[in-house]
Amino acid sequence: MENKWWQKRVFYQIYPRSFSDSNGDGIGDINGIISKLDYLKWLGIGAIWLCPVYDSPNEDMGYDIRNYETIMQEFGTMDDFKNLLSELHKRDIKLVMDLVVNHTSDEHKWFVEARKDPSSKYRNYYIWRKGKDGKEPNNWSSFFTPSAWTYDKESDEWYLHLFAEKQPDLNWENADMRNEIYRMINHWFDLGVDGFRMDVISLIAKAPGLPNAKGDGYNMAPEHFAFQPKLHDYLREMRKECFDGRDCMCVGETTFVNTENANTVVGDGRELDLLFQFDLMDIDGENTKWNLKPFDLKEFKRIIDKWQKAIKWNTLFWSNHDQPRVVSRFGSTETYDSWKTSAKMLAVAMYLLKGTPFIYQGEEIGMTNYPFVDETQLRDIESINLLSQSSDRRDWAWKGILAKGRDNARTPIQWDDSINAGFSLGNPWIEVNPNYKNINVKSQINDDDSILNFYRELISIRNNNDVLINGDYRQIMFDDDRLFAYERFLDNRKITIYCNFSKDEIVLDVASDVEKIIGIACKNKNGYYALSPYGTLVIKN
Ligand code: ISL
Ligand code: CA
Repeated sequence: MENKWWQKRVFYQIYPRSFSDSNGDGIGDINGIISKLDYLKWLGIGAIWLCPVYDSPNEDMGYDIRNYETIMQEFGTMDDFKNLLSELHKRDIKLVMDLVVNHTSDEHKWFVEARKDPSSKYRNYYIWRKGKDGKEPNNWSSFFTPSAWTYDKESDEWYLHLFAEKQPDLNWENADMRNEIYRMINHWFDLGVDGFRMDVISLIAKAPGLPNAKGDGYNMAPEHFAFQPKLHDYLREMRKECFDGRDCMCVGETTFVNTENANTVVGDGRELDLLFQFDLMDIDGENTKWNLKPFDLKEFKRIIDKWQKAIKWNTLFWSNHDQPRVVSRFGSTETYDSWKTSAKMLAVAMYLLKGTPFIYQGEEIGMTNYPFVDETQLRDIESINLLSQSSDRRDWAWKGILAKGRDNARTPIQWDDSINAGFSLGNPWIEVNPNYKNINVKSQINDDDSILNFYRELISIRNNNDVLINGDYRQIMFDDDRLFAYERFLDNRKITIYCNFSKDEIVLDVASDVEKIIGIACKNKNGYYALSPYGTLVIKN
């Protein structure tokens, strides 16, 4: 089977602000990334997803772009960027950029013109409507604010924003706007980038007439802005104008995707190559992410099974810059042992599935959630807005933020045990996790038994094994509520993976003389393999 490059490589997601600061201003930057490329190569990484590095006022940490074609000053210059690209390619590492085209910043020159002059051609690059009876044009709520509309006094019209007020949605019905976006994408391709991760791409088309959502008050209206028929026209056009004929990859952040509509975007290869789905990320929330509910392994197993069967090629991830730290969330940080063992087990559970792994920075050393104690430590607009909108239930909101707040995954990478964990000599823009003296790259790199060295081994096993790349998937022991187990098979070769998600010891029905590829917290008990709490076993059979 002929694989595409993005099927054979392990991705690593970089959140530049928190990766490495080269000049002591407390903010991670491009030169900081360059200084760590040998580390990523050593780890076995084959491609990077780089979160936005474009000029931005940082209302939403770069997801509010002011200029698509310049680099954020705090991160460096265009020359630094070109240097990064060439240093990556020198090491045979691909670069996938973030593409945020559902919205811009309200400081983008298009929106500045649009707001200033309703007769300007840029007015129609955005979505403006007259109000209804002095109120919003419809009842949609946004991800970050109660209403998705903001009133503009000068023109007596409202503009739509599915995210923050400072993130006005682009009007994809406007062909001039679309062409400007395509030109911009091609410009980055011409510089040599290898692909894009497309932010909330499933939301770019809105239902004609912008109908009300069901229910009273403000409501999320995915039925009117996610996976609309026009989405496919836009994606096909974009593919034709920008992606066709290039050896590149586009992965969509397809918010509100499900197993029924997934193949409408990745099915025939004419829209997206890959997609991110969030069923797993919703597993510990009831209706909203902030209503915490316990992790249910059986539900996890159903979700994995459903997606492995639904589409040809999955993305495999546990976390990203919008999610808490995986070991805090789905593993155990109770003791040193359970932290270390469960972090390794989770890696095996996810990254030996069929698909392309995306490791989020810091995950490879088992970084944990941050023990926030007060709101001045928060930086994320989502958490800050939640608190200010929840004055009647502050404790509930705070509990939610501790468990799920996006800042948990945005604290600086812990490189060593020196000041600020070696991230910066200045004052970091967000606090460093106080556990950095115990959890850092330097202490793990020379420790054979560390999470870091395990990730390196796992990546290398995966990179070099055809069964793990192309083999079919089949889940086994489906009804077991402590074990997650699956097989990968190709021709007459088979690999079986067992992961103990529980605190119990589990004796497996596998003789201990079977050849093992990986065994963590796994011993021989009366001639059978036995998994200690959070243990994992991978065998060739
Ligand atoms: O973070 C989320 C839940 O807490 C998600 O709902 C998130 O808002 C959604 O997945 C879209 O995320 C992307 O677009 C946002 C940006 O804030 C996120 O960082 C980005 O990943 C708006 O551009
Ligand atoms: Ca810096």
